[in-house]
Amino acid sequence: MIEHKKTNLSDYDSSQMPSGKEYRIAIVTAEWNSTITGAMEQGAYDTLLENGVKEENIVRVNVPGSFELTTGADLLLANDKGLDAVICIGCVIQGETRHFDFICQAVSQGLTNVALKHQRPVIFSVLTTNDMEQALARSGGKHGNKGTEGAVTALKMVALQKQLEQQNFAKA
Ligand code: DLZ
Repeated sequence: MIEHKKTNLSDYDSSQMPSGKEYRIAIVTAEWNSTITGAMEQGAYDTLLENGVKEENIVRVNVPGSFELTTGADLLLANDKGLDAVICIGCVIQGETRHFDFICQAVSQGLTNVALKHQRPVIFSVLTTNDMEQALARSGGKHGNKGTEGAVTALKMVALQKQLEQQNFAKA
């Protein structure tokens, strides 16, 4: 039975998780607001290890800002054909100008395009907050850690991808 109540994947049920022991997953992290993105990256990394992904199968790279997450994910998938998914971690905080809107729009659309181009899950773990307080609450504070949630999402999406590939293969 599918549980629809949950909105916070940080409190995931480990017994319901797929094993990541055969998966290869990348984490690309933006350096802007690095206190926040570093905590999210750690959450994602720990969650992948906890769910069986081997250390040598976790690829970690940094990009300067969230805007570059799209290119980072694209380069990873183009150059590492064994990758099953990419988790993209960033934190965009509202400022006085419209920069926020342009970055958020570009990254969300850009990551969608990369996922469809490579037919691999590309996970949007990008905080788009009004202030630092909201970002802290979502990177290990009272609203969980969105990096952890990105890793949970990646594992579930890779499992789905492999299940569908298997079914397709079985029919052929
Ligand atoms: C320029 C900029 C600004 C103003 N704010 C953020 C932010 O809050 N979070 C973030 O990840 N990056 C920010 N950047 C940097 C852009 O993402 C990008 O690195 C630059 O515009 C260069 O392409």
